[in-house]
Amino acid sequence: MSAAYEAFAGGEDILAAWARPHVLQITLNRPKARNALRTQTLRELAEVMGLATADDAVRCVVLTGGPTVFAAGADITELAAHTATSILTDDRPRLWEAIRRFPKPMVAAINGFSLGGGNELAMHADILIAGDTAQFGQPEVNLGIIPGAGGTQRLTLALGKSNAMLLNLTGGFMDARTALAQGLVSEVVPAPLTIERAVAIAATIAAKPPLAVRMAKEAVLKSFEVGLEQGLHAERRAFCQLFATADKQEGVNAFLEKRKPDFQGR
Ligand code: CO8
Repeated sequence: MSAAYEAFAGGEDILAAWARPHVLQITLNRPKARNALRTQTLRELAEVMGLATADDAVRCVVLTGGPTVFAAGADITELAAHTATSILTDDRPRLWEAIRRFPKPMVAAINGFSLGGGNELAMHADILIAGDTAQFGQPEVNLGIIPGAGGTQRLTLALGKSNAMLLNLTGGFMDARTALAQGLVSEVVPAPLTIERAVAIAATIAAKPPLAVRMAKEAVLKSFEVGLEQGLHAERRAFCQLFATADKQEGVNAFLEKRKPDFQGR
């Protein structure tokens, strides 16, 4: 375990600890406020993701919350104090940007309510695993606002127009089975097994060559930002770059020599 994480494990709003070798588990830990994401929470998330980015020992992150609430959204108490001018200079967009730019794979394990900014945070993960009691929603409309951290965009990309409109315009919730059927999450498992399943997926990813994993993530995310022509170009460039890595040599040799590869991220 790296010293940085031992030191960080005592963060006020989140916990960070190794779940397996190379798999860092980040747990939202503000149960009294149902894991509402105050600025401090986002700051701690951005900080631990910065540390995880720099630490080669971290190859995959699992992000989770509590057993009945993943996260209840932005902290409404904090939001209440904002005016139209103060919200413009708010620090949170910068912190969300740091989370968005996290380059390593992130698997979300979601139990209970995933609402508002909490659901926007879940959608920053690359793979979403839901417990069968999970509920997803963008209830901002009930407060006279709309999502401010990608909820209208990422939800629409995941669910399509009609289903995204249903959540955004009614403020209603969607259960785990519906979220699976509509493509928001990859799997639904019995709630007590959600973290275990997410960690198992993360461990599988952590055993893969880190540079190839990183470039695969980047290339998939590119498809949300650019057209097919540019996306294919970006994929081709990353594909060619990976031929220069020691891990490509190791992966191919291991296959030909019928042994398990040992990837070093070089
Ligand atoms: N913010 C602050 N406090 C909260 C929040 C929240 N989002 N959610 C719950 N709490 C607090 C309650 O006020 C309560 O505090 P206290 O004990 O001091 O009275 C405590 O948590 C427990 O709450 P409940 O009694 O309501 O708990 P339940 O278990 O009965 O219900 C729910 C859990 C269903 C999650 C319920 O609390 C709820 O509906 N919460 C609000 C959900 C919501 O509306 N979320 C959207 C927030 S707005 C948003 O996310 C906008 C994002 C924009 C990003 C902008 C970036 C610049």
